[in-house]
Amino acid sequence: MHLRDLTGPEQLKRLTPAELAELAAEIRRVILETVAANGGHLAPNLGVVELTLALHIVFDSPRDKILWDVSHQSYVHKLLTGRLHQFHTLRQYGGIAGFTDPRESVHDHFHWGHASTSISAAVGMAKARDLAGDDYEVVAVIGDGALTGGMAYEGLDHAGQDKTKLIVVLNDNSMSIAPNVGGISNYLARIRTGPSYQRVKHDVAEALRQIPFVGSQALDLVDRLKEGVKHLLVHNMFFEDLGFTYLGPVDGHNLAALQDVLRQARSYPGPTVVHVVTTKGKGVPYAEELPDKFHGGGPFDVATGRTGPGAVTYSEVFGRTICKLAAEDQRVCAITAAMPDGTGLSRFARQFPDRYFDVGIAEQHGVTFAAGLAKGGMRPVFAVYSTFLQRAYDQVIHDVALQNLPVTLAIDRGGLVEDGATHQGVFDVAYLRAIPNMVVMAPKDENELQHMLYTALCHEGPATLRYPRGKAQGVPLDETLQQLPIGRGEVLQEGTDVVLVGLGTMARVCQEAARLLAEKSISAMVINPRYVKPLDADLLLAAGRQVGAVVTVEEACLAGGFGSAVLELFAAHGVDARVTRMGIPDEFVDHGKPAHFLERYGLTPEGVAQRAEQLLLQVRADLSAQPARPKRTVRRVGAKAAGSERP
Ligand SMILES: Cc1ncc(C[n+]2csc(CCOP(=O)(O)OP(=O)(O)O)c2C)c(N)n1
Repeated sequence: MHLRDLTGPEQLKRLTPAELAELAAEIRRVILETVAANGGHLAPNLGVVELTLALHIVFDSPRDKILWDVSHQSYVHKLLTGRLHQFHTLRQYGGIAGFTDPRESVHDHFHWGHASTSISAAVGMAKARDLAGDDYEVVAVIGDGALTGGMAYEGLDHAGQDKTKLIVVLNDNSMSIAPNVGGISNYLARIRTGPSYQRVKHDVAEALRQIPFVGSQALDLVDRLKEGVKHLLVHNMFFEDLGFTYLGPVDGHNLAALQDVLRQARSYPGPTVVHVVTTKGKGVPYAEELPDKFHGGGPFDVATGRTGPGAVTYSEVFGRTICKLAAEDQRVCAITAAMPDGTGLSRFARQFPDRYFDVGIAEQHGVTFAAGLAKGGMRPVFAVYSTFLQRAYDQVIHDVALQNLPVTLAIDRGGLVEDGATHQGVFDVAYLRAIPNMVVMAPKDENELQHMLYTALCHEGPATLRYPRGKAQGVPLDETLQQLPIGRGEVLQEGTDVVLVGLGTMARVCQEAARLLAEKSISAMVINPRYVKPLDADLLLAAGRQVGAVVTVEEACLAGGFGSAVLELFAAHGVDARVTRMGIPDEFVDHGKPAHFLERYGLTPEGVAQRAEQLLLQVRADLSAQPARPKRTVRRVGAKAAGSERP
């Protein structure tokens, strides 16, 4: 049987072991070739080929619900559920998503990409099933990396006590993106290498059966003895103590063993954990050897796994700068939530192992841990992707900002990314600027990034800097770091017809737009605001008053964003300028090249220039209609009334 002949997962149940082995090899080939061409998650998917086949053989998807935690490892599932023919469009705009997405298939139940959520969702679905009197199975597949996230334990805690029937499949490959960390990871390693739990349980029961006892008290004693010996032999039965039946560990590449254990789990009435041991990157030597490099990323050469030479990225400049600062200041610490490479902290980890902390996929803990470090006199920098910081919003407010602690949040992947709605870093500007005490910065290029990091570390309170994914601008880097006065922007270019205010990398886009406008004899002033909070009120108010037409540009959501801050400032000070805000509208942004979406939202030099021209047309229309414009007066009165609202 070839993959192309598979019309649905139900056919798998009729295949022989030899046919299934052939299919597994073909799946690995298709995934390797597609990911090499399009980028994506290679090693996680190669590791779950047999597990996914076994799940679809034992369970009846979509009636039974299989929930993939993070869902970056759902490619095999996609191939088995009718998406082979579109699979070559993986991660491209309009193509197959890199994560599960209910819009794509009835076999996908959630559109998600953040870790550690599957158990909670599974408990909810299982409960809904019970309330509706239904009897389908609910299976959460979660990696050992995702199991470092606190929410996984909240789900386990609830399910263990509630006794609702559900199956948690723990896909244990001892890797998060990088080698997994933490006590639970060590605990799983002990189970993996220790005597099989099932064997011990069976052997103990057999041994005790040989001892002649009479009466119920004696049977009771046998049970207690069994528990005691089991605990002695199998270190600390964490899952069973929580109320789960634990099955495993089982070889995650042995299809027959996997089917057996999953059938066993299916037959149990309560919550079950099935511990499956897999090899990340299985079947492709370079991916097995470097599972972290091949966890996820851009295209590569199929034969060798080699990638092309990479340009300098913002993350790398951040990584080098924090090393420089840590060498000069013993208080500087760095924290990552399981992303040492992605955030550029690998060099720091090697150079300053004592001051480097990988806390696992635990953003909430990471933020409050940073608060603790700061309280103890350190200068922690938590490097985290914008989208994952969303997890720790309360910790940022409650544990850092309210305490006014000198914690720096280095927010990577601020802006659009290829991975889609789950990963877009577009909410940070809006959610951070609402927080008292918080300084919010966005560098226009990598040189400014290094000065901003230095500024944040010199600041006696919480500070954030957000910068985009990928290639930096290629500007020279100053040798000496300087503090950028807090709340002060810079004028990149003077002009008299329109003001273009570009946040972060949009400053460059505005400079280009100004050049295009100059070709049409329109004189544009360009401002790099540097700070979202505090805003450079003097500069922006003066520009708004003098020029009267302002375009704000940000690679972030419009609702509550930087442009909104400018509008609030103008309203509070009665500045009667025409303002056009450009940014991400009120919608989730799908997967595809960021350039595609930047174009769509007009966040390009041409787009900004066009909007500026439209704005000028409106201003001219306003001016010609001025005598009959009572609205302007009303607005000014309104603004005065709001004068107490301090920006
Ligand atoms: C909240 C959150 N933080 C960080 C990430 C980035 N991330 C994606 S997959 C992954 C590792 C997951 O490891 P594991 O669950 O063991 O799956 P594996 O890839 O090893 O199969 C990380 C850290 C994420 N998706 N969500």
